[in-house]
Amino acid sequence: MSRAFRLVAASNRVGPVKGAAAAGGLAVGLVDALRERGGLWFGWSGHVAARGKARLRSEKEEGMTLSTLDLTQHELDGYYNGFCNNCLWPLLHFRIDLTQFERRQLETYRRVNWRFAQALAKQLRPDDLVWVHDFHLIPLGDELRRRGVRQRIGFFLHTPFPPTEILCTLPAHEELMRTLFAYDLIGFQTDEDVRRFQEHVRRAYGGSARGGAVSAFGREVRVGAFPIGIDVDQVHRYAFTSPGNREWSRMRRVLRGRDQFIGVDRLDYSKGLLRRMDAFGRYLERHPKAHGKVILLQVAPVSRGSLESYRDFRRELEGEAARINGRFARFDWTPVHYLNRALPRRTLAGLYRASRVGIVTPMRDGMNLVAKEYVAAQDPADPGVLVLSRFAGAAQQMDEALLVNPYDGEEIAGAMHQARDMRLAERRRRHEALMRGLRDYDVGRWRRDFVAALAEGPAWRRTARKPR
Ligand code: ADQ
Repeated sequence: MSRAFRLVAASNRVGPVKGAAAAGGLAVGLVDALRERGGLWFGWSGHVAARGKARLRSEKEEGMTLSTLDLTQHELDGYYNGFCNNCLWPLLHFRIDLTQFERRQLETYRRVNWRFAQALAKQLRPDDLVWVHDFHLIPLGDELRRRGVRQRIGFFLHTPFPPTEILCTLPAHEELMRTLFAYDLIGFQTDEDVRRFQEHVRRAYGGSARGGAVSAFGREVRVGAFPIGIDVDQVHRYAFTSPGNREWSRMRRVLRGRDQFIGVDRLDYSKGLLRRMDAFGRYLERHPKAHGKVILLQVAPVSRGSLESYRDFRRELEGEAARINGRFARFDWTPVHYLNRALPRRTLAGLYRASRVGIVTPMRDGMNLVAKEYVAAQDPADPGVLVLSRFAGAAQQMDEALLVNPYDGEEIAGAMHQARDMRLAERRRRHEALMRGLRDYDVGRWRRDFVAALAEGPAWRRTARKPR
């Protein structure tokens, strides 16, 4: 990179720093980048404070600064539980039926972003590069600009970007999308997301898109696809060294020669858990010979448990698992094993390795890191097979998985059968190709590409054209 800068990351939650590898996902990618550059990480502290008592904390950890702000209960309800999780999350995952828009919640969301910007702007230096993460903080860049911040600011959307017809159902879509034009660079997970964003701007706001630049509201912003990856060697190491290795051999003993299908997901309706369960039932129905020989291990920790839509969904899923077990179980075999909690990542890696088939069938997903982790944890000499939803961003990079339509229980059941039956030579060929892809686009490349694009493009300026 041409010039020295400090990297500043902003995300809804900050950290962990020490256990970043254990936490996975975003933390792995960011911590290394921030450590390298003595960066600053800013966001919500995770604490709720009484009105007037909300504190801004700042601490140093491993060469970086963590700066966090408390929220009040009212803010948490309107911003996080409300607008973020009850409105934007379902909308971005194409679920208009679950999207609940309340103008007051949008106002709280704007207000929290305003408070974040106020706290962050004071901490910025002239040589900073600011990287804002995800749908919780869409207006943060705009709020920073209003405070006179002229440094480069980039935004990365971890979820899918929906089609314009869906986005336009959000009463405040224009108000929200307009704020995206305060950024220098907007990163999406896939080319499809970029395309949908360009089309939305063209059709809904009369904007234009040329190559990697999109113009509307009197501003031009650069856009690009930056598919997030994983730390491939680390996941592999976790699976093959203790405690992951120990968990693998314990699991093998427990399985006693049975084949395990594994699903690992936050308990979220976007992850396709119900249909997957149903598909497993269909598989068992069609393949009586598999009875007693196959189990489905579903690991699904509770997520956003205070929201009603999530509680209902959990009840339904437990009902579906019980239905399959009730129908097929024998005294010496329970087909569905359901763990309702988070596991240490090392344990998870051991369980992936012990599983003949990885079942990743979200109805819609920005990327899906579980698909990548499952592949990285396999033994290259005797690898398992990945069954992957076409509607996960990961499917655009992972052709060699068995790609399925997650709405089609029959197709998933067929892929389960094909995966379990697959010969070693084919499993190895597919696994090798998948691993090449994972290494090409690992988490290091994701952040390097994004940060380089942000640092190297033209700096922020207002275009001459009058805003519409
Ligand atoms: P998520 O929706 O959380 O992330 P995903 O990409 O699958 O989805 O990442 C989940 C992470 O949590 C993985 O690293 C996984 O190992 C871990 N995890 C899941 N279940 C677990 C369990 N039971 N115990 C321990 N760890 C568990 C959002 C977007 C995705 C996008 C990521 C990253 O929704 O589409 O891929 O951000 O950008």
